[in-house]
Amino acid sequence: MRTQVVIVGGGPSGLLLGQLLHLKGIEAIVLERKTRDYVLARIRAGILETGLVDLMREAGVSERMDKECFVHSGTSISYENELFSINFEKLIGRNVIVYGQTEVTRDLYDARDAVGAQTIFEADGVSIHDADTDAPYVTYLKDSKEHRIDCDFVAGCDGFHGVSRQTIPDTVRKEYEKVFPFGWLGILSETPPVHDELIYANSTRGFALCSMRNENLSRYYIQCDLSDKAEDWSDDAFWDELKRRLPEDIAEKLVTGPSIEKSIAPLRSFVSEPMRWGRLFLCGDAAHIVPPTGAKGLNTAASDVQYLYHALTGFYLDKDSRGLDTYSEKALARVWKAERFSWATTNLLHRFPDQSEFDLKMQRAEIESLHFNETAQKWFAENYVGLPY
Ligand code: RFL
Ligand code: PHB
Repeated sequence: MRTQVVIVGGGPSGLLLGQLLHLKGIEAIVLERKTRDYVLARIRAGILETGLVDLMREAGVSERMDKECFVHSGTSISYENELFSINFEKLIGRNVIVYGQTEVTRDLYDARDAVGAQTIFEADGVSIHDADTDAPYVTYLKDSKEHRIDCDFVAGCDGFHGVSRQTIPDTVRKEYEKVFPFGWLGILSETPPVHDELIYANSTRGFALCSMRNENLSRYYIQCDLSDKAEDWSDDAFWDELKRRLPEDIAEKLVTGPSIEKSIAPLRSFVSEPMRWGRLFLCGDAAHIVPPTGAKGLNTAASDVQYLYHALTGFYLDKDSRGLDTYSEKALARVWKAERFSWATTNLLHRFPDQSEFDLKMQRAEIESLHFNETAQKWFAENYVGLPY
């Protein structure tokens, strides 16, 4: 088999890139290790920056998103019994939308089906060969048979645990990592959201986040120990703990119900440089991870996709390889800014095991500056809604 671009990974990065390329007449095959149902059962991001929204529109997959999303013109932060809002629209004239990653992925799969683009699910043992030559190829096992696809380029969109990053030799690749000493326990429940904005809560008992998917679907998170197991947390214990981390008037309004999903995610900052090796280009979580506090993971994946899409269309349509040559540098410049914001918001809002009283005072002073200082609010707003591509 031969195609122009092999995309390893059928998550949001791979699917969005595939759809954008398809519309420019560039052929791509997506290889996904899992089944479609498995990919669509993962509950992840909820906040989309305008950059991603614009790409979904450009890819022709925004119809349902435009109809069903919630526009959020600000976000709320709480500490003890204080609750304040950072109004993006007033501060910088911009906003974000709430539309789940699951829905983004579903819309992209539907669009792939509609145009007859090829996605190979349950592709095992994907291996990338000769990426440092002009004739790369990818092999994989499907139904116990080995297959080979020759191509011009490989897009490594296979997430943090994928094979693409590992294909880059150790001598070329440098990894930067910070593992946080806690996780997030998240639940999804068919209950109305407690507030019209998201609430990021700093409390003496640890961080909590009140998010949502629609008017009858809420997503809540609490900071938990890394040794905790989701199955050991009953719904009642979760609701109880969440309430104790929110301002009293918010906790009183919280509508609880059975969870329909419950899982723990560890928190990590990670960047692998460079994001290109020969004809292999990394995109999204394959190259970088952020703790979810700044809502930057999917959105940073989208900016990679935008740079790579333009680089590949430049190559195929204008015979110009400058975009490919500058891809890694350009993508990483934005990645590090997202890393910084995610790291800073994580430090601001969580309790750390080794925090001294001095550290706590500093955290409090920083939250108060966000509460009362417009310059600090503007910095937060600009980063939260997304820095320009
Ligand atoms: P994904 O989504 O991990 O998709 C990679 C795909 O590749 C497949 N794969 C392979 N396929 C073939 N061969 C192999 N060897 C393969 N190995 C893996 C996988 O099965 C998968 O389908 O990466 P992608 O596309 O780069 O997308 C990244 C986003 O998923 C991620 O950054 C976000 O979910 C992060 N994130 C958030 N991001 C935001 O922008 N806003 C948010 O509000 C937000 N909230 C979150 C989050 C992530 C969370 N967790 C669970 C880590 C909240 C949470 C709790
Ligand atoms: C979510 O709704 O899942 C969500 C929202 C904002 C974040 C992280 C996760 O910062």
